[in-house]
Amino acid sequence: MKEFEVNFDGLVGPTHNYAGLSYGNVASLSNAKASSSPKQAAKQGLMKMKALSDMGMLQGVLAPQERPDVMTLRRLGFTGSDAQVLEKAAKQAPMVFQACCSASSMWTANAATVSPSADTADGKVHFTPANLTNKFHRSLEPEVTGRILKATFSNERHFHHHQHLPDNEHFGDEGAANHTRLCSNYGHAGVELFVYGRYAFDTSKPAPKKYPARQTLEACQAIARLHGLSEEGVVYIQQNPDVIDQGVFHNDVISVGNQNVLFYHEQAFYNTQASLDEIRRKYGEGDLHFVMVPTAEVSVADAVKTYLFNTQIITLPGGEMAIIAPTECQESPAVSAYLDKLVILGSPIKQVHYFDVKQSMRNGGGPACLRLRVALNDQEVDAVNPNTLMNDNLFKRLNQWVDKHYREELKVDELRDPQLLQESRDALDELTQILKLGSVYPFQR
Ligand code: SUG
Repeated sequence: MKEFEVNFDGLVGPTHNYAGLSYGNVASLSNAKASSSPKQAAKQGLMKMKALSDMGMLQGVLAPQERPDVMTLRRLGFTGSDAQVLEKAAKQAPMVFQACCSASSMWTANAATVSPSADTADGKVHFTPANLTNKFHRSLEPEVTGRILKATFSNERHFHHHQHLPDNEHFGDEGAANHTRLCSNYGHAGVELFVYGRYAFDTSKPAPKKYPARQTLEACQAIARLHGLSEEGVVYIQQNPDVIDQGVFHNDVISVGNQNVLFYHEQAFYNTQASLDEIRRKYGEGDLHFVMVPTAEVSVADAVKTYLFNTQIITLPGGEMAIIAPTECQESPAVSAYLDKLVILGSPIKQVHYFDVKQSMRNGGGPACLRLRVALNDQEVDAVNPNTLMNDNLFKRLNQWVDKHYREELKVDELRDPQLLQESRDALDELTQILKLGSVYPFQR
């Protein structure tokens, strides 16, 4: 049997915009109200997907969500035709309206937590959509995310889908952005690392003082239970509250893992040594590489600015590891010097590839935010909806689709345009046919 890690990247939706919705996310706040380019954003994402596919990686696509979210606006009391709902909401509650227009489902690292079949008690791949309770605009995602995941991984013999956790801050869950898996081989049982920002039920424990901790320990524990993970296969790690207060709103802004490599910043965790000891003990035999980046070489501020840790570490078909980094890392003298050094040091990471994902970066989403990792064996790969897997044809088809439906430029004020809603619905309707997803969107039901 062969095993793979398949990256499922989120397609950027037609309403990609900068609304400053994410308190605690430095890029989101600093680019608020700047004009965006949905077309460029979608194409930057597609280029990354295609490049990884050309490197010999299995690459999938996850569909974006319907925005503006008219159904939610109606739930909030705006009435009339769809155009009237948009108009009233934009006028009477502009911030609520903008939140209902965010294309944030593009960051599929926050779509769900996924446990591969090698780790779970019933031998199935388990998915739990993230409830994303901490930000209103993101809390609108889990239900449709669940439908898109089911349409992508529909075979019940291999895939088990859970409902998202209760929609409450006590069980705040941001999905794979706070979850990493270490293993000797994708098909072997691994150690799943769940990183949390705070304790929900014990407020005497350390927590950030300024910015919110979006993920709770209790949410992590619930997911490990739901997925049937063994105690020996899980390590819970508290994120350093001080770095959350410096803009590290998810663990994947300060640490990333792949197979036997954990790449992390010196200040990433609250109780680093105890956590590393537990990982080493549970990992068992075999080479395990802890690659720690010292503050003296890369400051937390530089990590947040360049997204050095929001890189993807991938294992190429030949066995060598490569790091997929945003061009912001290349542009920073300290970070590019570090990466130049990293590939000649003793770790398995031997290549660096830079990608321009600036449209996403301006909202705090780097290469790793744009993808959901799903480790699968060959039988499970065969059970995935084949229309969602990247190849030359799909790449061409999706580029044409973007050219047909996406705007070159979008300003926040234009979100109320009923024509944009129609354009988005037309685009998504066609997309569900391209990817053969069925009717996943409210407007199709
Ligand atoms: O949840 N930004 C997203 C970025 C998510 C990045 N994901 C990971 N690190 N895995 C967020 O803060 C900004 C939207 C706006 O301001 O318009 C936003 O939602």
